[in-house]
Amino acid sequence: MMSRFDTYFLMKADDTAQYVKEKGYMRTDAALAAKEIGDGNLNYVFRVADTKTGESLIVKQAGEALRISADMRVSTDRNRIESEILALQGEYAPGLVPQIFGYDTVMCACVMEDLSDHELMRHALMKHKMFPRFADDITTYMVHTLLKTTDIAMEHKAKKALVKRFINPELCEITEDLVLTEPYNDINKRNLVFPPNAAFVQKELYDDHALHLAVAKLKFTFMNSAQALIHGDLHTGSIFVREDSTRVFDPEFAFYGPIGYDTGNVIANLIFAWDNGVAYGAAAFCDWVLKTIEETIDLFCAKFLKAYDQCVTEPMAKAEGFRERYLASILADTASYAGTELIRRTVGMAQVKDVTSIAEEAKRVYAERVNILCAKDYILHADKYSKGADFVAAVRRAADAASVPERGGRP
Ligand code: SR1
Ligand code: MG
Repeated sequence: MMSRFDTYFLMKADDTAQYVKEKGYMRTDAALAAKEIGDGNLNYVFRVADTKTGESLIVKQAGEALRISADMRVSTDRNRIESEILALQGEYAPGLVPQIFGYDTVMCACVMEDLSDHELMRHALMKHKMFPRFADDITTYMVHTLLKTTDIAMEHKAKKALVKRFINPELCEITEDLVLTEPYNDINKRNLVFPPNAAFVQKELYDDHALHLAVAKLKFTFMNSAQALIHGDLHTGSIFVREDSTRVFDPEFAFYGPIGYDTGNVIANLIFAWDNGVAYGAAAFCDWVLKTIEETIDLFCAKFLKAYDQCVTEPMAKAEGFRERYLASILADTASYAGTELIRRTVGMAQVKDVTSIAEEAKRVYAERVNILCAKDYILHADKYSKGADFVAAVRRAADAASVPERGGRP
């Protein structure tokens, strides 16, 4: 039987209600209400609920043009990558990702578990809510999804088959441009520099050649280090939280890349939450964020070393001392990519509301300078970061340095 869903088109909310019935996800006599709830940069996300039973699910569809810019077009295959990865990650890290019910290659849409009883972590953090189990959950997720997809643990041909299956050139190109190039030269004239910080950005980012050299190396590591199947965009807008639950979603940027790209993104996005807490005087929240940064690094290391011993299959990776060296290089990458995320969200095209919503000009100026100074410390001294306290100390150093009048001036 012919169906209007046999040919791709961009769905509106009402279309998704019909879609879930026709595809058998909901009963045909269900009284459905559908609403677009997405606020990401790329896709359309709809919540479809049965008003009688309360049953609900999410339909996520990839548009041919990106939401953030009609000029940017990226293959709708990203939705397949996301669905397949979530299914895989559900096996590696059960209970820490949403359940996928199905993926449709024609409509480029996936249907998944509704997590409306959770809150988007970025939104919750902007209300200065605290999540005591976050560090534990996110480190379990990262250790299991990352370490278990490396050559440490996987048979090497099986691993290479995953590298091939999850090759993701178009989404990687976005990262290569927006994260690892443009923030240092505005080569595509898309940066969004807060005008009161223009001179600071010129000096600290555009004119710093030592920084350019370090980031050039990081760009090549990002493009050439097929270390693990990474999420690729692990910021707090890709995480749902509830007091007793953490779920990581939206892995459409996933590919085989450096582990430190994921771990670094988590650290940087916690710092954005801290920026917001400082601007609005939320002292207890800021202390919790710094404690969470420290715990995230330290728990990651402890769980990583333990899991390494349990899942190592590669004989040479059992050589004495290799495990520690491998982890040390992940920590250096973590510091480096936390740095590139801090910088790109501060001056690049895709920014974060934690910082852009800071209403008072002087406070936003200060927050941005803290981000940039902390980022440079992370990138230029990446080898010095071996434990959680080191990452927190850099935030404190940057906060002090940004208080010096010629570097910023405390609000
Ligand atoms: C053009 S997409 C901009 C950003 O949104 C995504 O969430 C990624 O972070 C990307 O860099
Ligand atoms: Mg996203």
